[in-house]
Amino acid sequence: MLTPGHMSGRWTSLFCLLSVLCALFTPAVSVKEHDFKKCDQSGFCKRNRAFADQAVASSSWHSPYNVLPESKSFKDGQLQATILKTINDNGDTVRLPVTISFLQSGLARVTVDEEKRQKKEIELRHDSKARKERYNEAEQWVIVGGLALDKGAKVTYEDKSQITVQYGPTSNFEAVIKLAPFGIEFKRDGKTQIKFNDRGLLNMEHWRPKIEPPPEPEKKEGEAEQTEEEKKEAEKKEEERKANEPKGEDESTWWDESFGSNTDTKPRGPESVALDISFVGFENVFGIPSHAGPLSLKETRGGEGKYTEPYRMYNADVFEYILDSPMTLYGSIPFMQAHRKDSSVGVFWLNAAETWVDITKAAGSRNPLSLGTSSKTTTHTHWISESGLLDVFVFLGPRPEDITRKYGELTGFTAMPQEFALGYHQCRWNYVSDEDVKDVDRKMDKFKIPYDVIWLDIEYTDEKKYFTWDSHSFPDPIGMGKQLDAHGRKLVTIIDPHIKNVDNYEVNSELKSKEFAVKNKEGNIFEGWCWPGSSHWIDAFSPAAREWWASLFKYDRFKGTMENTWIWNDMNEPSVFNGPETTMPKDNIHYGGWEHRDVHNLNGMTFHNATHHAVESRKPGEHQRPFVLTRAFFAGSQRVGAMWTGDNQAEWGHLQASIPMVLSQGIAGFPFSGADVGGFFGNPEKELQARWYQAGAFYPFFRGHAHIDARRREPYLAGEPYTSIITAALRLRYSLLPSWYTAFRQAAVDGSPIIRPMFYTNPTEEAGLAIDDQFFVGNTGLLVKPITEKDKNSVDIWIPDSEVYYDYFTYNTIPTVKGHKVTLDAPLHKIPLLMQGGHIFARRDRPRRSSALMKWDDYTLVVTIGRDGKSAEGDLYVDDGSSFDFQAGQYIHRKFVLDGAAGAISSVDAEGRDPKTVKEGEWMAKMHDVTVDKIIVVGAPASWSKSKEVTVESEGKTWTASVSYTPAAKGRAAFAVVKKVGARIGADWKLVLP
Ligand code: NBV
Repeated sequence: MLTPGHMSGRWTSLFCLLSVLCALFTPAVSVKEHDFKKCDQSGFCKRNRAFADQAVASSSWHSPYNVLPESKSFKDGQLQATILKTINDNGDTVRLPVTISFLQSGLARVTVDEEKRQKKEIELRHDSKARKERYNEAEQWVIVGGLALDKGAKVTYEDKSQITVQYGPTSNFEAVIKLAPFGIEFKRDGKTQIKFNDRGLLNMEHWRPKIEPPPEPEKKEGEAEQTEEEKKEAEKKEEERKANEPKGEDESTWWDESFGSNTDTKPRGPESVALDISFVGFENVFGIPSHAGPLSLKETRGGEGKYTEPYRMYNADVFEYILDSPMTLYGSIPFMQAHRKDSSVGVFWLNAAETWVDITKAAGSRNPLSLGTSSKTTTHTHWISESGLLDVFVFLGPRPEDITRKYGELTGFTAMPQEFALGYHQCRWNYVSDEDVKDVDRKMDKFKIPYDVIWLDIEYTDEKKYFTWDSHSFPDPIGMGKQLDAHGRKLVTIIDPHIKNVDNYEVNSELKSKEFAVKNKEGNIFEGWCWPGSSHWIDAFSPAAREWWASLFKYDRFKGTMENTWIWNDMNEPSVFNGPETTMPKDNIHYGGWEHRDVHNLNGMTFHNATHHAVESRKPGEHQRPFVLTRAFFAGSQRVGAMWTGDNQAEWGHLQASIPMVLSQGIAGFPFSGADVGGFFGNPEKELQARWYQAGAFYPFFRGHAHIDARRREPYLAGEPYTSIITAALRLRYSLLPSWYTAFRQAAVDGSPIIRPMFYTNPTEEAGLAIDDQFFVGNTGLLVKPITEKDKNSVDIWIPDSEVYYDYFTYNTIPTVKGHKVTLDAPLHKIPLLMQGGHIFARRDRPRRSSALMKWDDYTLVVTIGRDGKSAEGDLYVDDGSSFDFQAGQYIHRKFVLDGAAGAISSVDAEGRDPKTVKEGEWMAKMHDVTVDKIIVVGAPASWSKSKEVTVESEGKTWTASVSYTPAAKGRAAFAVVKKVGARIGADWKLVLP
């Protein structure tokens, strides 16, 4: 059965003709919220919220978790102990080993497990094949470094109630570990930043056998009534049974749990992990993407303008998602950053199971006696995961960039993409034939609209059998690929994780015979429904399955693909049309015997990862950086490719929502992201389409996409003035590609977001901390605020500092005041884009059809003079844009500095490398012909007017270049243009005013 929500309107119409139930099957206009759980429909969330309510309401609440004093030991930067959890009024306990690791990076990691012996004793119900262990392999998928222990960490204080450990690169971090109840206070420079279990919400639901109530004794005919003694004995037993269960707990959700028509057998019963984490003195918290809501996360316990549901992370195919909601979406990153004027801190909750996060804010902290506690607002968070370990990393900052860097060291940095991937991607569901693709390609050329990639959605296949082509519509995929290649363009084809379950399909037969598919709870191959009808799902957790997957992508296997074919992974949450919440049953079994419940949020990443490696190894020696787009993701997915925000709608609200969503991705270490330009569902009005391209030109991932029922909307179809407006946005993107590429390089090296919100760039400006509709691009100083409302001809931009700001297009000096908004005219043809003074950024100004055709073009440098009237600085990173040679030093990284006092602009190696140490390969040698052609100095001081020439010195030679100076007039800043500079981009040079 196809779910009606997923049927295209065309199919629906056909269906409706056949059915009087037409109305029932017409796709709804908004998400079917009831298809997805609310907290009180998710047993463990409901239980933990109730637990929290009970704790918070009671003044005498005692968290039942106490460290066994004699169990603790501290060695080589690691504290180990056993926590005893009191589980009933009899004082019975379970043992929970806790490890607190202090890492060289300055991070602390807290891991709590359940003692193995306990777990072994538990019999799994339903004869489940699930493994009897709390899932402890998330680390293997997510963590790539930064785990070295800080041997210098030391216990500085210890008594019966607490231990203090001093740690961190400059020993200014402290963890105060309280023993009874267990809790931790993390301090920096003596000030409390983060607290664990301060509100007593720590909850590890220990594994327990299901104790069925004793069966009513069957009374046989003629049998005597139970004697008084027998009755008493039975009552005693029942009392004992009850005493063994904690009081007041709602047991109704402990075992089998149903939602809709699906029942989760939960063979291990209740096993959630939960903890309250308080950010002391922090009013703003960010992160935990992906949600369609503001960047600064909202409170979730009701009240005006607040959510009533916790933020949920349970990767799901959410059909037509709603805005301003904590509902889960396609991917999850359980990383949260808290920021205030003088501090940035964060936590990473390493757990791949379904997770909910409640957020509340309160003045001051719960315990006014806590040392160093600020009286300011504190953000309380309550993290709740269904299963697995409690495993949390703590980041103590202090600056936003410290957090992003450390998070990247831990989970990996953005993979440096090929340059084409930063160009424009033209997609729709579907380009219907190879002729259609070639026609779009030709028309883009005819209208001189640059683009790099055209995409094929599921209809290119033979009946949704991936790795095949519909031979009728795509008789000549290689011919199509070659036409694209003529202009350096690429093709992306979709490959989903569901494999059509039919006999005559080799991929399916192999998947089954090799046992590489996910299994159901009985241990048989799981079968569900998706686009192809009955399907199986590859289990990318299995190394052998991944190896097999890679074999499917070889050019001689996936015929019709070639070196310019790349891949799109959709539906990898995974989407299962007839599954609970449109995904896989939680009691399904993966490689290693882990339940799907334990690994759900990792699933998409394992598939994305498998495809990435498959594409990387298509042909020995091919040596190209893979491009694979994913819809589902988790922490670490940034190492593998790009993501997009899923099925949005052609509505202004969705354009608006896309900006905080993409900014949030950057904060959570996965900045290569974008939203479907134009909106996936529906038909955007022309104004919306144009505005969306203007915004999309500033998404790190820039792709136009449309649903199968949406009208065709390639940019050239928009008509005037829209086609020209869209073309201008695209050309702007292309001219700035050198700067985008440089921003990607920085993300790849230190985790900096590619587009940056105000709290990140101006962390001390409190008024800007929650602003999420404007951003800077890399460190170019380009500040953009896309228009996201209909009929808007102006925009108010908030100015974060006292720098000078120029209009990007007119060079007008904008009359700004730090901390205030300035109104900028923005008629339809205009993108509100400012240049902050003090920067130098690179462009390539010659409009061309694709990024590949710009590869050898000369550069333009734009210098924006800062407030001091004389200085500016910037950098440019260039490599061959496709291979891995940059890893062997085959790249150019220049630092440009304007020294106004000396009247000179210079270019030096940004990393201080000695050029002689790099043996130039083919690309570097060819770059000898690429020069700085033009330098535009915006806000040029009068000294630039004195001469018609400047002197250029480079590589032992000196020559002159012409300069023209235009004085300031009517609000426009003075500017100078130096033409035909002629210095090699890769060489040191100096340009001097005579
Ligand atoms: O493959 C079809 C679509 C795709 O175009 C879209 O981008 C994905 O997010 N896909 C979802 C499947 C179903 C859409 C209703």
